[in-house]
Amino acid sequence: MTPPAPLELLYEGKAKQVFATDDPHLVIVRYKDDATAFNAEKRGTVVGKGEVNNAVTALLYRELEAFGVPTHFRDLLGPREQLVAHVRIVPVEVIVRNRTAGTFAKRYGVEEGLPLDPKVIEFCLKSDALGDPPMNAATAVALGHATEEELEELFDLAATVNDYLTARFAVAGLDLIDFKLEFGVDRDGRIVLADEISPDTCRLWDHETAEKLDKDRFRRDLGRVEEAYQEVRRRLEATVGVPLEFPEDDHEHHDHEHHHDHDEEDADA
Ligand code: AIR
Ligand code: ASP
Repeated sequence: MTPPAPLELLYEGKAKQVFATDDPHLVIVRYKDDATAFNAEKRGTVVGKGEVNNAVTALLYRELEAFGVPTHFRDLLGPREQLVAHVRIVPVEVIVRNRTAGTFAKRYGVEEGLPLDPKVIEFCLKSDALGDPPMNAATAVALGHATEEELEELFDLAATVNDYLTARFAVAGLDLIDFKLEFGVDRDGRIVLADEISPDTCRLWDHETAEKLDKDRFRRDLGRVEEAYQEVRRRLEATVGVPLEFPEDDHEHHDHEHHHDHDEEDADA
């Protein structure tokens, strides 16, 4: 038996590697333990983070697909690896904020944890070199980063994902404060959710104590970083299948139907 040839590394980011497969429409994402914050000014390692983020992302992506959100996710392959469609990543990051925190609280000079009504959805340019600057829709269109229609779809999908995740984290005893999403365009030109959803990309506070159980523990040197990531995974896995409660006025989002009964492509998370 010949050992399998090493996979070709297509791309390496701060927290993940992307490898080619035999199928040009599929790639493998491998989650690392490396952690960076503040535009990579702060670097470190969070032991076990790659495994937690891979598992949490796979769990949530499967559930989001079932909820009607099209995603790049195909299969969980190993403790750190998942198979995803090969997509072109839209260079527009979408941030959803349910409560004030992070750069939003700093930018507007408000304390953290204030409820936002309406919920705030922001676009940022995906650019490490520029530190992901906030960008309004006109700027994104004028600079050619996305079309008007694409932005509308990102906005609607982000709202739907927020409805689901807010309810899903609630049954795990976690308040979803804010999070970041990325999207890709598949080979049929469809917009699908891509990248990860994990304690690296969501702010999650314990519902009872408001303890931070996310990357802010690393960013702000709060200690017990590994434990926080493991706790989020444990709570999500312990609540699989628990019925979710959605607020009445959110119903419009649940009618979204995103068909994708074709086969597809991959992403460069
Ligand atoms: N985020 C933004 N860029 C990278 C990430 N992970 C996430 C943060 C936070 C939300 O987007 O993890 O959940 C808002 O981040 P900030 O720094 O703008 O307050
Ligand atoms: N600026 C983001 C953060 O603080 C992303 C990063 O730099 O890794 O998490």
